[in-house]
Amino acid sequence: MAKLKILEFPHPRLRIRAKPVETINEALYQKIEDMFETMYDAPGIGLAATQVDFHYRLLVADVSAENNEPWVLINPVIIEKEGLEVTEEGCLSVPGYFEEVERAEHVKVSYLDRAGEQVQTGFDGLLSVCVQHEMDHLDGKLFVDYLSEAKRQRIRKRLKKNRRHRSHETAAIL
Ligand code: GNR
Ligand code: NI
Repeated sequence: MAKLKILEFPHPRLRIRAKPVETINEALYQKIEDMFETMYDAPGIGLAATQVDFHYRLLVADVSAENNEPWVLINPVIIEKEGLEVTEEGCLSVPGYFEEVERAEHVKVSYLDRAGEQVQTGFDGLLSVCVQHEMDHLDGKLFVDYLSEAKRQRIRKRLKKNRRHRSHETAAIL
């Protein structure tokens, strides 16, 4: 197991469109394990492969309080959308910022599960929001893209400034 480094906005590799997973093998299972470790440690409720610089269509999620309902979606495609809901979203690649985003309330997704079986699942509530947020990452899209240009620029500038301070702190400790 290994904790992976999460790319942060505005890293250009967060904009890469991920390629379909072609083979589900031991290396992929290792990546899935590492993604869960990274997500639970953060902590977050979802993580897309793009965020850990692995540009394949793979996401993990777990919105349970006990971290015991892990989801793995490989090559996910939304085949139905219904309703609209607004949720305050955050992102591990945009640390410290939370903004309202409107998404479908319910989505039906076709994907390969861990075993490589093609399945369809309907998602509601926070898990629905999370799956849509992660699928956006696989297309190089971030929740800040739904905000105004002015808000996005403000977040980008503040994150850069904060990172500068954080790197000084690290230097002082070492
Ligand atoms: O941990 C996360 N919380 C969250 C809250 C509301 C909407 C979406 C999310 S996903 C986020 C983790 C993350 O950045 N996944 O890409
Ligand atoms: Ni995110």
